[in-house]
Amino acid sequence: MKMHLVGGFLGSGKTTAIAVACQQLTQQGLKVGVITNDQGQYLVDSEFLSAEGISSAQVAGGCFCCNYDQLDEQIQRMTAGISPDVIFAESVGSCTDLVATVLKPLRKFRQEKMEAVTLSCFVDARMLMMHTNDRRLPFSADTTYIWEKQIEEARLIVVNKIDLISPADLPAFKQALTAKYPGKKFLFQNSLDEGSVRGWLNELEANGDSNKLTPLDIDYAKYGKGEAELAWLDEQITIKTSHGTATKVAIDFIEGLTSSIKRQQLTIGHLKLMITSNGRQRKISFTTVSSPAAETNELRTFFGQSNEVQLTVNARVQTAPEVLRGLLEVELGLLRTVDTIISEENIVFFQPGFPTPTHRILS
Ligand SMILES: Nc1nc2c(ncn2[C@@H]2O[C@H](COP(=O)(O)OP(=O)(O)O)[C@@H](O)[C@H]2O)c(=O)[nH]1
Ligand SMILES: [Mg+2]
Repeated sequence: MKMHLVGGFLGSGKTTAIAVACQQLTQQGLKVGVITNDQGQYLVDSEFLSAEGISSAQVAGGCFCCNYDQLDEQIQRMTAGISPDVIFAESVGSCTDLVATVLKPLRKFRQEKMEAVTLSCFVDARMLMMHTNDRRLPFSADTTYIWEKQIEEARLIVVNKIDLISPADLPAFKQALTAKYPGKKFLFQNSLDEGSVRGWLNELEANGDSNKLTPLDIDYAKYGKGEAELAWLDEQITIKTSHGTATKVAIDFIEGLTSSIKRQQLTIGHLKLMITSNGRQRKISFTTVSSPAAETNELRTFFGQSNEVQLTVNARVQTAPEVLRGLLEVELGLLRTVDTIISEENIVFFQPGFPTPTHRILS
């Protein structure tokens, strides 16, 4: 069995690429599974993968490194269940130091069952270009430190969303990357394109093995602070109306929330929603650099009129958790009327706790 560990910041495109890769491997007759990871419990990514017909399990309530035994348990379960040829493990987007805390422990404790363990780091091409152009990223210094450390520890860097970079800027960008990061392998990828994702799979197959990676030299105080500067909010919302307007209310909520985050000048790590209505499901994402309008317009046509919509919300935004919760409450409050019943369940909002890995193998 091969294990592909997929790291990289919130919203960089990990789940999208994994889903496309799984479809391709399945078509080749291989059995694949995905283990998702998050600090929260009700995960849009897990719902998304199930909707795509992909076997998935989750390590929830904390990152792989701090819940290593849960990761190991999920690998065992998956092995006993579907006996996969390949497992993708997607780590939480605010996590780093994966070589010492996940890869090395996997090699040490599960060596006999793994043909290969690989590590890829996904990065949003637009943010990487800002970085190579010496522009500040829209995160605090400590959160930016995590983003930088994720790139530092991997050899294989998937420069994702390359379709969103102007072709005219590409040569200089590639040159700047080679100069800034000697020794790394860069893949320029559009994860919405099957052929492009095939290139990543080929690279994992041929050169992905991670046994030469060295553990990071990392300041945990800075790392912990960077994580704690992000607020996490998860909840499930049900909107019920009687005149077919539930889709409209859901879209008004999403647009209201994104505008309000923008007005407050808060940086989004990743705001993901799974929308379910009329027996159909759709994931919608807003990331650090994204343009929401086009996406919400498309939802109207996709869902049509309906009297009930369910939303799973996973918001990771740079602010205090209470502030994020306050924004959601205000937006939902504005939409409640005698005909529009909005209920909320499984609400959690918090800052990630200080990272305390189960294992940290530095040799
Ligand atoms: N244009 C473009 N969008 C992408 C690409 N990869 C992912 N996305 C979008 O980026 C958003 C975040 O993707 P997701 O896979 O959930 O990110 P994750 O947080 O790293 O798992 C989604 O809206 C995706 O559709 C890409 O290569 N090109
Ligand atoms: Mg994801």
